[in-house]
Amino acid sequence: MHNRVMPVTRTWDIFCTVVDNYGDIGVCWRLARQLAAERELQIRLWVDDLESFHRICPDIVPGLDSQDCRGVEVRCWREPFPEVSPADVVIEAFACDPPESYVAAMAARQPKPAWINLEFMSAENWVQGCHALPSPHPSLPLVKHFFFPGFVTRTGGLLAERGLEQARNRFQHSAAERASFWEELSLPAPREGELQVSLFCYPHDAISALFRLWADGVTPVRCLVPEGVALEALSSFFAGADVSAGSVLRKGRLEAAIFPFLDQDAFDRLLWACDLNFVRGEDSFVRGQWAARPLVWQIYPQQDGAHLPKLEAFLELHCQGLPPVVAAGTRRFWGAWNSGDAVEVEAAWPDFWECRLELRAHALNWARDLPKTGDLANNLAQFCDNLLK
Ligand code: TRH
Repeated sequence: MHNRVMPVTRTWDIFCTVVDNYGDIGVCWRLARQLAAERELQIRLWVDDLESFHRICPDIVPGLDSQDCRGVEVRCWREPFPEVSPADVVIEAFACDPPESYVAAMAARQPKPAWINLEFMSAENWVQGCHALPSPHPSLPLVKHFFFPGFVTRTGGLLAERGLEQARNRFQHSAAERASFWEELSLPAPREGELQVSLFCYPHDAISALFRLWADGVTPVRCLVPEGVALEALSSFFAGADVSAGSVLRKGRLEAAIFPFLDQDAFDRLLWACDLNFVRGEDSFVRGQWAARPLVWQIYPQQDGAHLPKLEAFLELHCQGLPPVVAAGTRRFWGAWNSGDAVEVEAAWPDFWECRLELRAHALNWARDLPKTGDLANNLAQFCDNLLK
């Protein structure tokens, strides 16, 4: 008789604090459900703001201490923190510091958990030098490792679940799938020759300039705006009109359709369905790249301008190999959009959009080349397995 050794299911705790907006939970939720679906891990996700979570995943019930969703145990993270056994792998997202009592329990555990600080994504060169570095705890027998998402080898890669490319290709080649998506949004299918643009951005002064350009332009534009985004610009441009979900506002050649927040999967389909996507922060930016459509990134602004080298580093990488005129048009428009300078946005738009065919081809090539880095969730799982050996 042989003794069959059953593989041990590893347990993971992922800690997420929602600092603002949706990026923190957006990244953690994607990571958690991919790990649960693809790696057969037991994932427990601790989140301190279930209301924000509910907006990007309507199945989440904000009042519950504990609930299961998509194979993930979702726990409300509040004080006093319950006494729980630490998992084999502990992920703190964006240096959010797990509770003290939990860290003390990690130090007492044998074997010690693999402890990871999942960092912000960046295309800057220093990331390759810092990715996977250990950081010993100042007083406890614990070591934390930094894990950096990134675009090149020697980084952790980007989040991308199995089958993403196939699902996107299917959608982009299937009129029936797209038609049912527009129905889901309660919107008519795009009209012949009408440009579809999604707009997910932080408030700034240049949004109205873009609306004006599109309203006065020759091409009809339908701008798809999630409820609550670009509020001031919408109400001032459309003179105090109702800007809640379900409203469709028109001026000149521009139609702005405001829709309720979508769950993450439907948000992906929106990006796949549009000709141009304005994205922001971190997660929508990554999904915008996987959508293989031209995009404009508004980076999360930091007071000391620390975000600007990060924007530049990405542009440097992204524009490599582009014809100089396309690279220049992209750099100028992205720069203008991030500066919020209305005059510059207006001036930069025509050259940028003139290159739309090249940009579309480039977006497809870019999305094809990205997987060379491997996907973040599987890279992270492999890294933790090695730490635990
Ligand atoms: O919301 P963001 O601006 O998030 C952030 C935060 O500001 C965070 O503090 C900062 O650390 C980070 O950016 C860099 O943008 P982001 O990252 O794109 O996250 C938005 C999430 O919301 C993403 O997961 C997609 C999701 N989403 C939906 O699921 N449905 C929707 O309708 C929309 C508009 C977004």
